[in-house]
Amino acid sequence: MFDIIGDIHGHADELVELLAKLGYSEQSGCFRHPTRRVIFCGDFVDRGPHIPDVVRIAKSMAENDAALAVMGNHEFNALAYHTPDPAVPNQFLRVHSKKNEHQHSQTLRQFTDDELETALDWFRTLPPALDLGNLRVVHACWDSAGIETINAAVNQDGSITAAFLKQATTPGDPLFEAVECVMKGPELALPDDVTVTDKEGNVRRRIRIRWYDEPTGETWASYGLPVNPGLSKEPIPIDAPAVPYSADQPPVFVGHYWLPNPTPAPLKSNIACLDYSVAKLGFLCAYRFDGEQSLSADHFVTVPAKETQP
Ligand SMILES: [Mn+2]
Repeated sequence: MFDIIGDIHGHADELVELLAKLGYSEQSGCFRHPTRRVIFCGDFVDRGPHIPDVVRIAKSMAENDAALAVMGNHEFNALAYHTPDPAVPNQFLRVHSKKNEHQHSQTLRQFTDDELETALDWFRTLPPALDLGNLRVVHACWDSAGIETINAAVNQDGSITAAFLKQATTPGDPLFEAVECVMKGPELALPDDVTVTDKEGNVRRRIRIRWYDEPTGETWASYGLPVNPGLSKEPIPIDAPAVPYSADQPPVFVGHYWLPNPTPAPLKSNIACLDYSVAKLGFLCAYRFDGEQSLSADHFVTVPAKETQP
């Protein structure tokens, strides 16, 4: 059975503490459990104080059959940030703007060039999603069509190439839309003069949404993930994005959403988010999965963030 772990973002001390709490111990440089394995939801890099340690721990577990992992948007962004744009000299597939450089700054600062190369080589091998029959894991949204589009575009060995990255960073390309939806989650554009400010202080004109619920009957205040109680109680447009996920489908685990709640709980009977904002003094969160179709709040295991910010 599996212990699924949410976004870590360089918080290696909390990761080691969480693994110990779950009964994993280090043996010849790799954390193992006698009977269980970890699944990482992605977002290993950026923000936190010990990014190389997080990548080393997760990668060694993945390479020694002690863990599985999916790609997060921060790994995807890192690959695009470090891949030259074949069409534009001296440009990269993710533009080196102030905002993008700031988001990636701790990763750039903490890795040596060689370590970064090794990390990127591992990120290239991470699948967009895992479907293990009785459970599914994806960084943001279980969009089966998008996952198929991505899987059809990767190399035969499952890894992604510079050509994949070029397409996946070209707005309008089906691969771009697929990556946006699967790794970043569908977003709903706010009415013209309305904005929200995210946890990084960025002003946004779009909100992340509860993609798994039908938009009918939802309001601007209710449909966000996390919810935005300050927004209007007017109904959202009927053509708002949604990827409905029915209660009879296997449980799906995601990260990505910076949930603020002090007490983690499933979002639905078969949907759980494991990102509780460790990078913003929240906590690192795991779910101990024993094969149940109906998820339980008792199965969440957490470690509070330490105050060490880089
Ligand atoms: Mn994240």
